[in-house]
Amino acid sequence: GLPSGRTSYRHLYEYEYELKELARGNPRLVRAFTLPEPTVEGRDVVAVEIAKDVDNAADGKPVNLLMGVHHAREWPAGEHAIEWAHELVNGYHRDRSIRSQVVKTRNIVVPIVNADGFSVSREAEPNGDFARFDYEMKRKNCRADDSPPQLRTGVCKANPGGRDRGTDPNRNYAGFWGGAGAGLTWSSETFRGPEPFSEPETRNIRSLVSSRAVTNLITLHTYGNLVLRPPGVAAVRAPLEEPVVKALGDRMASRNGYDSIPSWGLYDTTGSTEDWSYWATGGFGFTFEINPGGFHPPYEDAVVAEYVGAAPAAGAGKGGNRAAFLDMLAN
Ligand code: 0X9
Ligand code: ZN
Repeated sequence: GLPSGRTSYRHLYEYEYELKELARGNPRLVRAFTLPEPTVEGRDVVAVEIAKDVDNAADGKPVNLLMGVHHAREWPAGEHAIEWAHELVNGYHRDRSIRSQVVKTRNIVVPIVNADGFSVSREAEPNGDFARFDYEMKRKNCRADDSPPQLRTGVCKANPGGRDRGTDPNRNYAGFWGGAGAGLTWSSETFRGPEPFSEPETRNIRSLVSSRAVTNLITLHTYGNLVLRPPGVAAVRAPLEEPVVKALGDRMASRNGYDSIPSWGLYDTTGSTEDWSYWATGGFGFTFEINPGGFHPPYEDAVVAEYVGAAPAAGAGKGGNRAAFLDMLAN
């Protein structure tokens, strides 16, 4: 089973509560904190940092960052991130090898970057007043200020006909912003936003990554069983491909059984998380696409098997993401 023993998808309030409880129960090891900006609907974005003597942030150790749910409907991304936090805390107390890795590193986990979007998707009632695809399959954040009147409904949902209110947080970072693979209009599912870092979600991550000298980040998405590395756009691939980034991606992929490819090999994107962070800060950055298929398949497959790596389900990773995340600590 999972480090937390969980058997079903968490709600947003459960993420917050659990992160704070983890800190309360382990005050020298875990610090819970809220990222600087609330979301457009006023929600907090909660994170934890896990390190020996966690409050001594200037100890110069490598800083790893694991993030989930830039995209609202990609629930397993949040689950794998929070399970990793539990894994490190449990391991610190009970497992010599995990403990020795935790002692050497600092580890930040932000399970739900897009708290507004996730809340809409997770709280959707499939058989209630709201059609499934209007809410449950939402992707973007809840920005509406500059959108055309027909999208300024006051309700943050994925509108019928595929129109989803908001900006795509994974097109809003400054790296190659506004180029190929990003939508220019509010109705696009990959809308880049009015300008780079126009959104609280991306500004929160910018401020975290810039202030903390993050050595390596992984941003979790669903789906495809892929370890993606920058660059995200074919037009710039040749001069910017780095053997060391490929080597790190390949090594993590050898642990979870995913395919390791450059992200432009999936399709062009600009303004994505690691296409900003890698060139802006020099820290390594990867996208994991969890699960062979589906944005939030049944928990047992998408979270338990895919994290632990125990189930021989078709497409499930060899070692599970647990093993790949552990590999990041060994860098
Ligand atoms: O399109 C995306 O943002 C990601 N796929 S998803 O189905 N989760 O929406 C892939 C992004 C890959 N590109 C980069 N990471 N640059
Ligand atoms: Zn995604």
